[in-house]
Amino acid sequence: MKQVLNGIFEAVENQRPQLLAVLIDPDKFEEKDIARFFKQIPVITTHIFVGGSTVEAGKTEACIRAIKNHSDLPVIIFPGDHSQVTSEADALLFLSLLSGRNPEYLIEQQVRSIRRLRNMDLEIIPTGYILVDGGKECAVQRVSKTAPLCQKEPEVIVDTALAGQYSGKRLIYLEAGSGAIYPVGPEIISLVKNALSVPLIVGGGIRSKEQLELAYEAGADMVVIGTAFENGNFFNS
Ligand code: 1GP
Repeated sequence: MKQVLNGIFEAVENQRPQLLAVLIDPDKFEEKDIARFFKQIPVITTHIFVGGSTVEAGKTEACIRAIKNHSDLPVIIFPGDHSQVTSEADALLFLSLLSGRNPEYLIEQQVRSIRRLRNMDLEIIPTGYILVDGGKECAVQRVSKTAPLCQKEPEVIVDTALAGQYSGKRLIYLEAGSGAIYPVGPEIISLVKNALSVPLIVGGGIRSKEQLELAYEAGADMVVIGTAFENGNFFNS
């Protein structure tokens, strides 16, 4: 059943719960650690994202199968490229990197995913993906060979997000990059949120409850956290 996006829209319309996605990179994932991993993530977690900039073949499937044995949370693929598409998940963020001007990540990877996708019963969620500067070069930047948008130019970020919405994206994702030195600022989140009528996802560099709360207060509908849980130090920061 295609219900992941509906669930997100319902939560946003009812203004709760605020959504928290924990990101698991299959390349760093060890099945033996999964029980411990699920014990340390917050009870408010609503979704599991699975993906990485580059992932070895077969690892995404194995990772999702292991997650499904431990949790009933919806699993959403957050792919670095078309090879990470698998029917083991509940849904796929069908990403276009709107902040960049590299056709490979605007349309080429998407076209290459179709032969497998059209034979899968996987919920597909058109998502505008916007990389903003998080203070250091991140994997998305390196792999996509595109520059992030500057946080000092919020109007460009807002225009990019709206261009995504007007092109039919159902979600907009503001990304400061995994392990960012600083996350997307609250002013940017709030400007983008006020302009959009589709849900807003924010991720990259969020390591503490304070930063999480700040992102929610600014208007993020869903926050994505990866590194802080990988390192097991979210509650200590
Ligand atoms: C998801 O890439 C982020 O948008 C995850 O970032 O690893 O810094 O939490 P962190």
